[in-house]
Amino acid sequence: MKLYRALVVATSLLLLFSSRTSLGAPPTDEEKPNIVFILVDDAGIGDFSTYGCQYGVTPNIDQLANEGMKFTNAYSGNAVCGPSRCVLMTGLHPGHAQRRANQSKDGLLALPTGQMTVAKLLHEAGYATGGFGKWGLGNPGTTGVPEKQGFDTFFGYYDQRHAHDYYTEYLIRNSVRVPITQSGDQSWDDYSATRIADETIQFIEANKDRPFFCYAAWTPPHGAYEIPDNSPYGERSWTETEKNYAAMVALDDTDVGRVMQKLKDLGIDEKTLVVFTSDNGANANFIKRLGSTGQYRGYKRMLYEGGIRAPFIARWPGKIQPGSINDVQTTFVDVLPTIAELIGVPVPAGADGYSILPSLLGRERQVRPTPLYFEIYEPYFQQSVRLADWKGYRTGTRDALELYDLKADPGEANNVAEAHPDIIKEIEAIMTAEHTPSPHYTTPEHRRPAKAKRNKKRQTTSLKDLLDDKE
Ligand SMILES: [Ca+2]
Repeated sequence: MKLYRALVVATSLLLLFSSRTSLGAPPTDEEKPNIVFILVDDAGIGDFSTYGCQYGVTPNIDQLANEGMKFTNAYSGNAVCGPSRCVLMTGLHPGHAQRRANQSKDGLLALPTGQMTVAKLLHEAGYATGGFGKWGLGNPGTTGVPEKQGFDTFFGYYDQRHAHDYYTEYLIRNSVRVPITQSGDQSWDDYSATRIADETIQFIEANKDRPFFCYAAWTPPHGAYEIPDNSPYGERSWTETEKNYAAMVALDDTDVGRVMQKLKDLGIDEKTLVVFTSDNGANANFIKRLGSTGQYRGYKRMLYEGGIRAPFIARWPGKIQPGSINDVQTTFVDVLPTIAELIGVPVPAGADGYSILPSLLGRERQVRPTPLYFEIYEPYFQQSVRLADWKGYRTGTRDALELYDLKADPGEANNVAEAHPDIIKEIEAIMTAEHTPSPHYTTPEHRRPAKAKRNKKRQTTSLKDLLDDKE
C-alpha cells in the first residue's frame, strides 16, 4: 500500500478516536477563551532563541514557549506575505486560495464578499474582533477590507507597500486615514510599530470583560529596516541593516512582553490563548550573518523549508501543558478549523486544514491525515509537498521533482529523487490533485521556456531580484 494511503488509513482511525474524545458540549461564553494571535512579518525561525537563534535572545517569546507549547514542525501559510495571510484568514491551502503571489494578472486581489474568514467565524460567535498591523488582503474601497471580512476594528496598514513606511504620515482605521504627526526626528513617537502595539494593548483592555480575538499582525522585522534605536545590537560589527533588523526582532519580543503583562494585570491571562508565529521565512539578506532561517535551505519566496518553516508557540494556562513540545505537522491552514473546534462551531465547508486542538490540549499525539501542499507564483511558480518525512519540490508543473528526506536531511542538501521513483510518482500525483487552476495566474509547465522558444533576454530571476524586496 502506498505511503499516503497508509497514512490516511492510520490517521482516519486517529481522527475517529479524537472526534470521540474531543467532542463535548459546546463551550459557554464563560468558557470561550480570548484569542491573541501574534503574527510578525518576515521573521525566520532562526531569529528566536527558543528555536536556537545564534545572534541574540528573545526572552519574552522564550517565556511564552516555557509556559506553553512549542511546535517543531510548523509552517506558515506560504512563503510571502499576502498569500500566507490569505491561507491564515480563509483556511484554504495555497492550491485553493485566492492569493498565490502578492500580485496577480489582475493586480492586487481583494478577498471577495462571502469569503469565510477566521475573523468572521469569531465575530459570528460573539467575539469582539480587532486587528492591528498589516492587513494586505484588500485596500480601502474593495470587498477585501478587514471591516468587511469579520473585524469590528482594524488599525494599521491596509496596503502591503504602505507597510514599508515606518515613519508614515498616516495609518488607517476601518478604511479612514488617521493622520500621524511626524516630529521629523524619527523618534519612538514617530514610529508606526509603537502606535500599532499601543492600539493592540488598548483593544485588549477595552474588551477585557467579553471574549475577544486580537489579531496582532505586527510589521517588524519586515523592511524598510528602520528603527529609532538599534542599541541591543548597535555595537556589533554588522551592517546598519542587520543591526536594525535584529533590533526589530527584539522590539517584537518586547511587545510580546507588554501584551503578556497587560493580560496578567487585567487578570485575564488564564482565559486567553496566545499564539505567536511569523508569516513567512526570513529575507535572503539575513541568512548568512544572522542565520535567520536556522538550519533550513532557502528564504522568503522559496518553498524550500527556509521560506515556510515558522516559529509557532501557543500558551493557555491550565489547558496547554507548560514547556511542552509538539512535532505535529501543521500550517496556517489549520488555524480556522482549530478555532472552530475551540469555540464549538462547525468547521466551514471547504476548509482544507485540520483542528490541532487535540495537540494543544495534550489529548493525543496527532499525525497529519493528509500531506502538506504549497504553491506560489513568485518569483516563479513553485510547488512543494511534505509527505511524512519526505519533501518534494519543483518549479513549473513539468520540471524534474527534487526529493529530500527531511528526517536525515532537514537542510535539503541531498536530492534523492533518483532512488525513490515510487515516492516521486506519489508526490507528483498530490501536486496535480491539490493544484486548482486560478484565473488570476498563469501556471507554467517549466520555470524557463524551452531553448528554441526562449527570448533573447534570459528569463531568470537573479539573486538581486530576490533581495530587492518589493512587497
Ligand atoms: Ca511577510
